[in-house]
Amino acid sequence: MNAHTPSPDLQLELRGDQQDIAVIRLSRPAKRNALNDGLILALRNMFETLPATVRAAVIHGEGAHFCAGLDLGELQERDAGQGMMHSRMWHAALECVQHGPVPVIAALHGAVVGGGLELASACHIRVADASAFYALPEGSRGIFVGGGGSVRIPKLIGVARMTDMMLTGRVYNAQDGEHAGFAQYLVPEGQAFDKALALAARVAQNAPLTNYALMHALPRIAEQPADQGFFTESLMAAIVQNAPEAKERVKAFLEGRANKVSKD
Ligand code: 1HE
Repeated sequence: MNAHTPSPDLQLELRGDQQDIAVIRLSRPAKRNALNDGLILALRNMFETLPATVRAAVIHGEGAHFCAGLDLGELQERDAGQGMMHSRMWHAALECVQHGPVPVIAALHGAVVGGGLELASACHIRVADASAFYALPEGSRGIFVGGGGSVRIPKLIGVARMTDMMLTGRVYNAQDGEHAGFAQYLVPEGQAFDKALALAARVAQNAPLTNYALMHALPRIAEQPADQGFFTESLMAAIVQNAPEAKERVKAFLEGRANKVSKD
């Protein structure tokens, strides 16, 4: 198996007049969309080969749950080196999600657990419906996160909450999860996908270079010491505002042809 192996458990559909929204579906509902090696490699391949028309992506899960995490059926005995390589395979795939070509919006419902939460945390926006719940069962399965969770999840909810989840098996429901920081949007049950799609359509209208800066520069700047961050920001600001599209958008506003900011 290699990074170019397609998986029947991962579907891609292009939407929008310009085919600018990629809808990516985890399609293994009988196993609650548990992520086996084939799915992880297919995910990586999909983000590496998205059509050039795509400007934003939505990822969601078929059936009653977003994702049950690592496919525990594949968790064989590995020696330390093999275990590390397996974790690195997940890192490579989720790196393609986080630092790929377009912003990714996760539509969450049901179980968002273990590696499923690691996948969700690699996305840029998380929309949860009222059925969503979040857990890190690794703690009780005698294992540890291996899909980048210890780096990305504390950025959403803090180290203390993640430590508690893994030590005690705590499960957050959708509402508490939103307050904790797992999701930026909480919608009624059954509406996460439509909301994610609407957000994706909005994101796809942005200048691509602005979206690129948000995905690639912002997280790095946020990790830099302030002095370096300010400097990097100035470089990114100069590059983005110099694009012809930025000049046209600002001109459109000044000539009354663009939307005002509105709270409605
Ligand atoms: C699975 C998996 C899985 C379900 N690997 N097969 N993740 C977990 O520890 C979560 C384990 N799963 C669950 O707690 C529950 O399945 C759910 C809460 C997600 C869903 O419950 P439910 O009642 O809807 O489904 P079910 O009856 O438990 O499962 C249906 C089938 O899916 C069943 O198989 P069947 O052949 O008996 O029908 C389950 O065995 C199977 N299934 N989840 C394999 N995870 C990079 S490191 C990341 C480390 C981790 O992610 S550890 C956390 C793993």
